[in-house]
Amino acid sequence: MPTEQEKIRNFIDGKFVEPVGNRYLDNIEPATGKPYSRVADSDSADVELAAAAAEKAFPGWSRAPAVERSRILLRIADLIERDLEKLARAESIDTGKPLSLARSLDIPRAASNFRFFATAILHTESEAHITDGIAFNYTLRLPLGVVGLISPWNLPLYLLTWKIAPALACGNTAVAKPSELTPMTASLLCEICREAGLPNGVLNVVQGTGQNVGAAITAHPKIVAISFTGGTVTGRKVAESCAPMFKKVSLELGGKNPNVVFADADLDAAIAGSVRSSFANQGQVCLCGSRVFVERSAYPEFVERFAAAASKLKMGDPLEPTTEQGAIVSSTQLEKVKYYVDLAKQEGGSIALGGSAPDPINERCQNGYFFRPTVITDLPVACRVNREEIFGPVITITPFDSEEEVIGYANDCDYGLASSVWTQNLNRAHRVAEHIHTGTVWVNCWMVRDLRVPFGGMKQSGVGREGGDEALRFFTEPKNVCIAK
Ligand code: TXE
Repeated sequence: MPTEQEKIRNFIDGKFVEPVGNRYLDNIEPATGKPYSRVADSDSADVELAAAAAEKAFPGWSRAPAVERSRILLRIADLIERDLEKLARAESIDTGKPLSLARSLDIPRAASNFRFFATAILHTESEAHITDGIAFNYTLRLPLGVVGLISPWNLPLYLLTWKIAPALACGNTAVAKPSELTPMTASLLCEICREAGLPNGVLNVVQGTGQNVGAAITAHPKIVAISFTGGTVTGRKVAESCAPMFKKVSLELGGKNPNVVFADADLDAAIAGSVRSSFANQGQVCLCGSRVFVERSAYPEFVERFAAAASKLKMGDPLEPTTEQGAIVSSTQLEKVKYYVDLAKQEGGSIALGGSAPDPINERCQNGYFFRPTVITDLPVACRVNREEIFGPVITITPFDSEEEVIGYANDCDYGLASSVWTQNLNRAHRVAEHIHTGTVWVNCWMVRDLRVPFGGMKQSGVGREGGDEALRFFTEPKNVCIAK
């Protein structure tokens, strides 16, 4: 692992290079609150170099046979799997998430992202249409050119590779920017890409802030499409920057996801599943079910058993193998969590569990950003804590009396990313799934992901879909050729 002197530099045209301005930011380890490395504080001059390298690499990469692109991307997947331990440890140190979670979720999914799209491009179909015997039409799906890929801090390698893999598989070249809070695994991925034989300039990673690098990527005239994942506020800025240049934009944004438990649910499964969907990654997953609604007859039992189960989650040093709850990603995010817990008390909420930082974890983590899993009850359904995204280990539980009422509660929200429904009534499951306004509805489960399905949000949770054919469509341009008979 890098020492404090270690610099996380940019990766441009196949080489690790210093930022043009030679400025660096401290890269803080959330578990200790101390810098453990430094990350390039790049700006538009670095984005210019990266865009030029990507533009130079585009003709060769886009004309390479799909089977050649596939071979290299499959090799990247193999090398990610080979380096699982190193990448998982880096991810845990960078984000504060438990090492066990990085090892079981983040890194394996990064390899799957490459494997999935490396094989998907070998089986694409193209359309043809005969026009009444007078013409023959066929559709070409062509790569876009240089694309911009911007990702957040919560699942750094998982979400960045969810963009890099389809973008490159389709023959594009890329300028990518991970969050300045979690730069390490993107840098390690660049080493892997070089070892796998990815041609210089196909993938370029520019490290730094959203203001200095992200905004330069979205504004760059050579970068013709943007795939962004992050907060809704930032997503709006990205869309505003791209609109005047008519760039293709995919936005995966925030969520305030309903988790609906009917009295006829398998309560054991609903409670176990709801503890996971509430507190996985310290609640820092956009898909987390942060608004739990329970049918009134099951409410007292659910609250008591849910709080008891959540209280057993082992909070600790993220690097300890048995830790289930790690650190919040930054002091800023920790203050945001504390703010919303205080607001909940002002709005009339009761703290059924947690509500504060834990006792010091150990000597190493005494200055880390930790907060206990928190359950709040007795809040009005439409209060701010039930409407605004907290993005931390804080959930609310509210009773309901009818299916119609709870669908109204679930949909009374600016977001529409994902939801869970727990019931053993099949007709009700289909009915509720159809009427809840979210891009994904899980029934009697959470975070079960098939990479072929469209993934994304409605309303202020985003524009467009990622995954499967949707991603292949986003990263290509259809062209219709019509030949007269
Ligand atoms: O987002 P930010 P964060 C959401 C999650 C929460 C937020 C947390 O729900 O709302 O993201 O992630 C860069 N132009 N999702 O705080 O601040 C910034 O440097 C261009 C939803 O990281 O939006 C970082 O790399 N880029 C998601 C990235 O944008 C800019 C899954 C995201 O930063 C920029 C994960 C600018 N002006 C988190 N300003 C989903 N729906 O799947 C910042 N950035």
